[in-house]
Amino acid sequence: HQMELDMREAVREGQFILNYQPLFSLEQDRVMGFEALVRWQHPLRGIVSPIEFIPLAEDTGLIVPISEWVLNEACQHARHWPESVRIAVNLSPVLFKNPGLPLMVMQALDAAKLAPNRLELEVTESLFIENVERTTAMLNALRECGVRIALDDFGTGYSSLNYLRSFPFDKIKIDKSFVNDLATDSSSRAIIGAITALASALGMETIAEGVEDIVQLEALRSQGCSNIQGYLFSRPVGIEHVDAMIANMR
Ligand code: G
Ligand code: G
Ligand code: MN
Ligand code: NA
Repeated sequence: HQMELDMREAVREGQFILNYQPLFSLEQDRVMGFEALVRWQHPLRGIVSPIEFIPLAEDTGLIVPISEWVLNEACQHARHWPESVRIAVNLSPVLFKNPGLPLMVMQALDAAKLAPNRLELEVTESLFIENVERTTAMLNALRECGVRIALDDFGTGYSSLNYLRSFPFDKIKIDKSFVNDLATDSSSRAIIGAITALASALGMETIAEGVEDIVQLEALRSQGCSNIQGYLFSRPVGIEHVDAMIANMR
């Protein structure tokens, strides 16, 4: 229908843009990287959120060319950043059905001459619902390219702790629903403390998402979680603001 036709045109005409949200280390007191978040600049509707168009992109297969564009654009931006600053890109589980995924990632890195360890791929727990073996094989193939793999929205999926055994993620991103009620809910606090301890024992980093105020930040700090992402530090912003933030780091 119309939305699908519009999206095909958007791919052809390059109507997508990336916003970036900083990933901040409390311990090192610095920006460790930026997460790329795609938006569609629709000629009539204005800015369309990925929540609205990614599902249709996944159903129509357009997620492949869109993701290819996102990967390339993000790597091209990141090549100008200091080496200590990473770029994080979200990968739809649908891409894992495509055997060409590792090649797509390598080509984006090559074209930007970006070191693979500067790229962090964010995947969600839902990846493991379907086919654990195929998923693990693909994650290993990606890891062999030298990129980092982060488990996004941790704690909201179905599968329990099994997939932490199936694959050694570099990082766990604690879902913002746990951060939301940190101040008032002692269970959320305990869960975050336990996730942080578990991750540390497995040699994985943690970052808490959706950190909006200082009370949450202090609660996270006291639970041993020292990486944060959220409106408290910065909303997702355009590339021009990223350059300014990086300039302030030097
Ligand atoms: O900040 P924001 O509203 O952009 O993100 C909404 C959702 O869209 C998040 O779950 C985020 O992971 C997802 N998202 C944002 N950019 C991308 C992208 O490039 N690819 C995929 N697959 N998902 C994305
Ligand atoms: O990829 P992921 O699903 O984690 O995408 C992160 C989503 O969370 C994006 O939609 C982003 O805009 C949103 N987000 C980032 N920081 C905050 C925050 O502090 N509060 C809330 N409510 N949402 C946030
Ligand atoms: Mn993400
Ligand atoms: Na998330």
